[in-house]
Amino acid sequence: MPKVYVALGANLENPQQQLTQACRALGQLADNGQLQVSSFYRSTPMGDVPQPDYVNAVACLDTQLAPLALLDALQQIEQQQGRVREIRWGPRTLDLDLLLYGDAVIDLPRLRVPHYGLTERAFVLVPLAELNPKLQLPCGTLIKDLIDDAMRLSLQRLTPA
Ligand code: A4P
Ligand code: MG
Repeated sequence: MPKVYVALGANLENPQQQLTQACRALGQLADNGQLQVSSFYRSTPMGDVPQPDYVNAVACLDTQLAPLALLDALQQIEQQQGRVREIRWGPRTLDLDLLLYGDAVIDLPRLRVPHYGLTERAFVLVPLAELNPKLQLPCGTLIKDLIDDAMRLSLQRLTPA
């Protein structure tokens, strides 16, 4: 059964609580009900849209859901938590991105895996490496080799609430 990694991000309406609630919902998609979750990290917003800081994390689960069924489930969780799609890269109550689906490489109009931003985003790479220091991309690159000191310094690790 594939191990999948999902990025969580929020910067509106109590972001830490949004992530905690999303983790409960993600746990229900896991085949064995087990979900591994990284620390939560505060990060400055990427992009040019003025908006509050984000709270980001990554979760890992085993699931029998096929990739598009999993994407549907992730989008349903976003909707349940009041996500309104307005501005690209704008503020949101919850964003769930499918980062990795086992070793699969997927290139569909609705779904690209590995997620296109994965290799450049500190708020994705650092929590991924925290969950699994040996994790590799399908091409064989080690996630931890993509992280530099500036990336680590750009994030503030939040203590569990
Ligand atoms: N889609 C394709 N591949 C995937 C995938 N692997 N996972 C499609 C999820 N969705 C995928 O996404 C747009 C469409 O991408 C979906 O309908 C899906 O079919 P969206 O969530 O509706 O739109 P978005 O999130 O506004 O756009 P995008 O490009 O996904 O934005 P990002 O890359 O998620 O960036 N700054 C900080 N510090 N932390 C953040 O988390 N996030 C964003 C959003 C901006 N700045 C940030 C953060
Ligand atoms: Mg997204």
